[in-house]
Amino acid sequence: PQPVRLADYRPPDWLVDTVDLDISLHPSATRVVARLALRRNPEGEAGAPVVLDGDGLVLVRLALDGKPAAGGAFDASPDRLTLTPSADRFLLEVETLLDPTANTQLMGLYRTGGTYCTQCEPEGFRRITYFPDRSDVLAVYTTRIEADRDAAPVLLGNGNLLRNGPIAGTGRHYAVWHDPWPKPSYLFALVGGRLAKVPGHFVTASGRPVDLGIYVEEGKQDRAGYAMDALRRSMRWDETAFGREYDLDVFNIVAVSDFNMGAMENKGLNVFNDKYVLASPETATDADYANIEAIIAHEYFHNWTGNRITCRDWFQLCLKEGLTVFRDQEFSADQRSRPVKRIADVRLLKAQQFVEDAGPLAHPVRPEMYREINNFYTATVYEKGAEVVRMLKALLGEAGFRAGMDLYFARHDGDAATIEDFLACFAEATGRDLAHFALWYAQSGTPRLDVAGSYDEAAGTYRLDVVQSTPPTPGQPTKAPLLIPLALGLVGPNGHDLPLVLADGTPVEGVLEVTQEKQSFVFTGVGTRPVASLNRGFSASVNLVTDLSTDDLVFLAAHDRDPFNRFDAIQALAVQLLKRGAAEGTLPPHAALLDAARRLLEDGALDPAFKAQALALPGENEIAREIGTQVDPDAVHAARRALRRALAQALTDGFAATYAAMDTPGPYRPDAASAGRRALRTLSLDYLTVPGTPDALQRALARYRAADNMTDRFGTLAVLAQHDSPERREALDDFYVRFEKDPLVIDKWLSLQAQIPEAGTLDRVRALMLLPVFSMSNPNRVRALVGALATGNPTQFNRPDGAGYDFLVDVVLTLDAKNPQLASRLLSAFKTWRQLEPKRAALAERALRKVADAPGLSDDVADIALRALG
Ligand code: B3K
Ligand code: ZN
Repeated sequence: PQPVRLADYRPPDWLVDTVDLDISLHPSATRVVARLALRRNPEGEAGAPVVLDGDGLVLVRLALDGKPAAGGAFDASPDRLTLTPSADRFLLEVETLLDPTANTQLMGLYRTGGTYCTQCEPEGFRRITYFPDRSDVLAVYTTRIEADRDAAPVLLGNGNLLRNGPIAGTGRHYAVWHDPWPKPSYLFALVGGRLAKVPGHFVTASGRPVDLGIYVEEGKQDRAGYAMDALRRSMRWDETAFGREYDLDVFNIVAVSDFNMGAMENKGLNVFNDKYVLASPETATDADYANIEAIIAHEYFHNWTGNRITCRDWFQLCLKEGLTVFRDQEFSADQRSRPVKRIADVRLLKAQQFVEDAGPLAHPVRPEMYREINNFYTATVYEKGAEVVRMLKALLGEAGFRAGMDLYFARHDGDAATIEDFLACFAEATGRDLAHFALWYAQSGTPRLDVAGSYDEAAGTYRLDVVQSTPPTPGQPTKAPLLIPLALGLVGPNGHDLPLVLADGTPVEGVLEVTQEKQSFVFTGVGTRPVASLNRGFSASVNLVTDLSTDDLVFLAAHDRDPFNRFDAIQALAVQLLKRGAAEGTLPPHAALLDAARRLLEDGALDPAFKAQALALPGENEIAREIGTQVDPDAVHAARRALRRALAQALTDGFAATYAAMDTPGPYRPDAASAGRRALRTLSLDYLTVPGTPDALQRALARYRAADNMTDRFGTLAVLAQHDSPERREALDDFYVRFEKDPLVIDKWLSLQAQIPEAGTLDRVRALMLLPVFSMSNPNRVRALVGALATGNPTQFNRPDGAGYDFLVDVVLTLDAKNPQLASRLLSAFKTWRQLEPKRAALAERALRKVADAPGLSDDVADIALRALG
């Protein structure tokens, strides 16, 4: 694939003012008539021809200003249509023929469970009709959809419904939708199918009534209630938190079973992976509820950050994604517990983005080159993109940030904008120069911040020496210092924060700005030796390396007023032990950690959800990343298992008491407080089951059987899955029989088994692939089973004999012909191969070469294979 570069951006030569589509749905022969009002862009290249994108299109007919185009007047291939019109404005009419049933890539118009649906971001619209398929061509769309009335009684499009009705004597019907807001083609959508509507209603702050609809498979209506509730809360929150109101008479969400990612923010018609819509107490866990709430909010928030203001080009993807993730994180923080949400977000950031940033697929939040844009919907663009917005807010403060956002909405509504446009609004609104800060968008890699503290008792001063460095990443051998907002406190012996005053008398409002490679900060008026609580709330997305002692960490875990750093202190203690344990083969002395853990567990004032996070050890992938090089996944696993045992043994009484205390009788409720109690209860059960005695296993099995909701049922199943035992077999069999007919629940069962850290797991996964509940053509099934093995089971994916790698390569090559996006996602599990010990690394490299050398690869898979090897 040819590289596309940010530096080569040119405005479009032609613009499209209106798009009129007439789409006649048919399973294998869907007819699309597109009427495009084209106009030469005065900012484009003078005299340039009209070049429209296509992807595998079958052209039937073409007319210019109503006259059939003669051969010679245009040049058409399945992937491009070129015209050289004499006028600077004309109406192009193009008819194409599509086969939605044969579309297994799930890009463009395809069918899922009999329903017609579309996915156009980023380059799917060109699989429907010829078009300047780029995000800076904004047009007003009117869409007439026609279909068989029985097969597709529901016809949905973007915007508002203009009219609909039967087509006499044909068994068919139609609907016409009009979207008054100019939009890029990637936000186009249509749905046609036999779907049930769950209705809702919302009145915006200024009084606009909005009809809400969530469309699900017939019979699943009772599982859409939570999504509807989350939608209404999101709409209200965007009004109060950002002053953003909804702008159409209708807002629809459609849940489909075959979808390449989580969901899609098409204007007025969000299309969702049903995994992120459907929930009932019996089928969804607390984590599912939280994800549904967050993703419903995320797609809704895109209406302003993404749709009303879109991206000039795909390099600016983080402009909408990073910002919208930040917004959905804030929403969830407001709806639930802010500290617990922050902890969960940082865990995800470290597990996914830090890992990506440390390997061969590292790239800037705003990349400068891509070969396949679908491979850039990454943790870096999304998660680090959100962290950059959060850092901006930390620098500017609440009011400055809001002023910048207000200006951004006011100035760029209707635009296809850039990161420069975005930052300029904050610079203007606050008077700050953000040139240095902007480097966060361009420089890849996770900065390392070394901080050493020293106390001078005689002078009453405390000095912090800060050194920042960023390791080299692909294409960026040397790095410049960043502007890092470092939130901190100096905690006195009584647990209270000391005032922060620099030597020159300047007070610090909790955030230091680190700007240079080496910098020292001296605080005065410090009467007793404090403990530095650094990077509070994870204010900066950095690898923090401190000189805090074990005692300091134990102190912070118990006393820091910043809950994130209480969590972080105990995790840091665990990471130190696990790193040494993995290197030395035995666990070093760990009384301090046990002590800190006991104090947290017994602290009656702490939120159970917080305790559940703090007492869960860092995952094996996280430990591997902390180790960094020469990783032996078996040694990591052994160290973690040993520490789990030690905690379980030392805290048996505490966990037993907690297990009893966290019982939550009464009907299931998905709120954060109840979810926290369940999480802590299951964590306690997990530790209590560590010894694996028959008594312990029977208790877990009894709990499994008695469960009246999926959180408890699946939680206890996951506890049992750690122990090769008759109880595990019984529970797994029972779960299958109970939920065989419910694919989303079966996904949990598949994932869990794929993550068992035992030598038999790969064979188990192969056997599970043969079950009728599994299908290689459904992305959720593939991700649940194969994806879980590749990314959630470090010892079995990285088997010393390389069988895990060979397995993944076989799946990727089989899938590639069908669904390249899914295949390349799976392949990116190899992103950590360079950190492995030499034997495994050599096997992984060989596996990647096999992929790279395979004939007929998609651009998606070829790009990942080459970059991973690069
Ligand atoms: N914008 C979509 C992602 C589209 C991915 C295309 N490969 C979902 C989201 O971020 O909201
Ligand atoms: Zn998004």
